[in-house]
Amino acid sequence: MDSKKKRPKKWVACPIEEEYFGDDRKAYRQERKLASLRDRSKYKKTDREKHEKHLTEQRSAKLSKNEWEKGRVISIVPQGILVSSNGQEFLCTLRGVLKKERGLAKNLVAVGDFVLFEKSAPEEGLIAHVEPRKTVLSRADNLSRRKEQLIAANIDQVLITTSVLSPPLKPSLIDRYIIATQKGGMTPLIVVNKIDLLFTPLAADNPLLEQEKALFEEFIKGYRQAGLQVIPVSTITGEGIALLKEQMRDKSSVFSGQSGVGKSSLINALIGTDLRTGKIVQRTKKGTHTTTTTQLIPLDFGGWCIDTPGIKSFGIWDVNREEVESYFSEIHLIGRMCKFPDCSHLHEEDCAVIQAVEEGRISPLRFESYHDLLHSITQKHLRR
Ligand SMILES: Nc1nc2c(ncn2[C@@H]2O[C@H](COP(=O)(O)OP(=O)(O)OP(=O)(O)O)[C@@H](O)[C@H]2O)c(=O)[nH]1
Ligand SMILES: [Mg+2]
Ligand SMILES: [Zn+2]
Repeated sequence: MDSKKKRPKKWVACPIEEEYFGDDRKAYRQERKLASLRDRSKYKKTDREKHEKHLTEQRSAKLSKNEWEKGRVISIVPQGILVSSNGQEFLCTLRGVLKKERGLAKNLVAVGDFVLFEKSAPEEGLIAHVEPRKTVLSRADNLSRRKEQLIAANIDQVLITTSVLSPPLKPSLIDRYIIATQKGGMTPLIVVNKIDLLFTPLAADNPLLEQEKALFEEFIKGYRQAGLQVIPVSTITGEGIALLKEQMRDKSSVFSGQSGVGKSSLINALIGTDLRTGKIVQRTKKGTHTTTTTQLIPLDFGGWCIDTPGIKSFGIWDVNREEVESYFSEIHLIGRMCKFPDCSHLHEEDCAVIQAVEEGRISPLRFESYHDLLHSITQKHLRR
């Protein structure tokens, strides 16, 4: 320790070398530094841009020679990635270089992606490029919360599909979907299926019927009041199907929601397909995970839709505490009038949000779900 203290400052860098090699060494080091700087220039923005431009030129040259095909990912199956191009389907794999770009995404390609691929056999291909996505629906991966799981890409709207009674309405899950939808740049549209169950004489002796009816009514009122579009439907009675069709015409939509809510049944009702549908386990009122692969389906009345497998939980990808409020627009707006600027709208005095809930200007369902979400995000941070 002592010897260190006594050492003259000018030797701190590299005393022995300077002493032995003097000016020659200095010149050599300067030369080396310059060389390394020159080398580093490849990381400069301008050079990177040049490199990217070169790649784009290469790509368009290949394209003009028809070496690469343009297509859209319609499904991801165990054997590979199904790409549709000019009415033909190709079973593709990813080129090695693409795999290096993985980063935090669990899957590199999603249904709905536009890709460039090389034909490697009459019905096979090698994906070389994924076009930048206009929108993306993703969630936090179940196993590793640090990874993003892509559900679908280049979609205009998410049809957040739910049902009444079987399985019952779950507002807080719906709000998670709404946030993921808006974060991904798409419009949310809430589809409440199976409303026939609320009015059928068969359900009359269901002890939960009155409770679910009240929840359904509060849900419709509260979510519409928050500026969200809600369409009640039934594939049994056909109610709401025509309206849903109008909303889907000439757009790309993805049906997303729990297993058993009737996503595949709705697509069948809309376009007369024969997608496999499943049973509901009566004891748990849950679906049986019938659809196992996500697929893009053309709509005969114009547009596309995507059927997805029902998922058990929907973790929101990359949303922090501060951001949550901004997704609950009515809470955010009224919250500006709270006494404290950092009001959590839980227990503070003169909270404009709590007052608005009491006066019926903010739905208690949205308010509850806002707090559930904040709580789960805080818990997640604590567990990390
Ligand atoms: N009562 C009633 N039952 C319906 C309605 N729509 C669908 N079902 C039933 O709900 C069950 C589940 O339907 P699916 O279409 O398989 O549900 P899903 O959302 O695709 O489920 P996963 O593929 O597992 O995610 C089936 O038994 C359907 O017959 C409806 O409007 N009313
Ligand atoms: Mg299904
Ligand atoms: Zn407040």
